[in-house]
Amino acid sequence: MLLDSLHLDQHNQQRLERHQSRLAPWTGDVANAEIIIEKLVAFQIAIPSWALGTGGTRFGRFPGGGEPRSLEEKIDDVGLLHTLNRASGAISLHIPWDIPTDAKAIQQRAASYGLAFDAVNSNTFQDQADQNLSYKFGSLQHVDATVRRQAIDHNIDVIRHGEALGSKAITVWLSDGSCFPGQLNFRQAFQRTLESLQEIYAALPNDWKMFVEYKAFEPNFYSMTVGDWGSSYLYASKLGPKAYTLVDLGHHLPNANIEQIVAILLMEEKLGGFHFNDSKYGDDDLTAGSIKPYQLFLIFNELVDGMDARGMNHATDLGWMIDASHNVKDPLEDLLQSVEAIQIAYAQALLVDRAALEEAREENDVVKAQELLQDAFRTDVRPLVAEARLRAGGALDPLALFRQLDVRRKLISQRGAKTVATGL
Ligand SMILES: [Mn+2]
Repeated sequence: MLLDSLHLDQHNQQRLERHQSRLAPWTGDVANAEIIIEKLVAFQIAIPSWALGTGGTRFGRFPGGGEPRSLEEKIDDVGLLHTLNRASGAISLHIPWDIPTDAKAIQQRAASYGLAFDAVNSNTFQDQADQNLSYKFGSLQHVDATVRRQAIDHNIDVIRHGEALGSKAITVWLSDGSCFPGQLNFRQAFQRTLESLQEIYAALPNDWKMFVEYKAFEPNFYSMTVGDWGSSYLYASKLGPKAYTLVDLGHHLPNANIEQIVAILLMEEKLGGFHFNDSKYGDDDLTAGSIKPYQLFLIFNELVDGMDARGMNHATDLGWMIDASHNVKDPLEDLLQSVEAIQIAYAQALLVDRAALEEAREENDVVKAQELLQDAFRTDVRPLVAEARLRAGGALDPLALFRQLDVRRKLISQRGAKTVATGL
């Protein structure tokens, strides 16, 4: 055990006095501080199994050592994160990178850390060594029905793996599209993709959801068959009530108003899940909140507002997941930073005075409306986030404890300096 309750207790004891003095103004003056803390305790963000190793670009990859070599070790890593922050209580598996050979044993291992299995993810964006037919020209959209069949069967197979682990959703992200004008008949590509998705949808268990994730460009650079929220919404609507749109922050064209997209999808009951990351140029897969924290806050502002309007449970009614890559950071440290950035944006959104905001809107008081949002955004809510972690049994400062215990060095000595986790 790299981290036990003794480490946590010592760490928290050392920091308790300072924490309490920072928290005091909140518990004294802010009416809904207690409610915010409770909501933060309940809010869990799933960690994808592919984010535990160093990511790479098409130019190269620089592994950092001590990366998980198996699904078991990936679960151990998410377990470690969850022990530290008590907010990473789920893992999202990617098939075929992480096929569980013994579902029961995997489930038990995850349960020992208090982890649930979030959405399972299929992969038809690359060819596997043992695969008969190639996805070079698409999968569910492919002109050849036998390729589509292979891709459909793979997705159904992913659902079965997820069922064995207790997952309740499948995320379908397709790289299908075209790289050059003229390559693809857009309407036929849409229809073939829809028909393929309908077969997968028909294989969903009753209590499952299907998330249709869109992406504006890459790896196809002229057209993407599920390229924006409009096309995803169209597929999800045609598929039926178990199908939803999934929003990945990095999958938009520059300057897209993601918070508005979120508001409309929520209103139409078609927002299913979220992939958090941040970017400056495109699908950069950077740490959540590291480039555009105000955008992250504005998105959470719409999420909270839209979910409350429909009486939804913030913690359980949407799928929350990080989808990022770590090219130059320790993946575990990066994930701790991402989770905290998400919690901060969520807590700030919970601070917004919604009645006053509505009043300002009714009076066309633009300045007041802006002030109300920025007042929440500029509030330091870190004491609330730390208090939520403390109450849930985590560390007051997870990143500091991770470094203090020299976790990465220990992982390297256990697993080796030249390990490379499966993934991107
Ligand atoms: Mn994604």
